[in-house]
Amino acid sequence: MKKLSILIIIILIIFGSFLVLKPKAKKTEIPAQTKVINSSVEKSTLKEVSISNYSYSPSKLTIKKGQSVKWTNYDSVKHDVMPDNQTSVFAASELLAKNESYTTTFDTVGLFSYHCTPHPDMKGTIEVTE
Ligand SMILES: [Cu+2]
Repeated sequence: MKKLSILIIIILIIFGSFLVLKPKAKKTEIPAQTKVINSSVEKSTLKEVSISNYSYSPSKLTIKKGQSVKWTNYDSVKHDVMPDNQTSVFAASELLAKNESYTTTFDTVGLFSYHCTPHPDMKGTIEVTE
């Protein structure tokens, strides 16, 4: 009877050590996909106004000081960008033919209204903020 219990103990030890020594399943580490997707949103300093159907769009545009505005005429008819009060910060454009554009930079804070010389009902405003 004693032999049997010793045998059982030995079996348990062997079995136990087998369990202990059993190699742990290696964790397959999946590399964290930390690929940073770069935002394609550029902090553009160029704001666009389209001219079509005899109107400026957007008709009111708010920009930061130092930003530029680009008007592009998509009408077959010629339009221009004529400041209501011409200043050194907002010069008039030439008459723009279809797909022509005019870009100017605003370095002064203020409200600048403009119109189209051939079509005075066409009006727009650029608000320049700090
Ligand atoms: Cu016009």
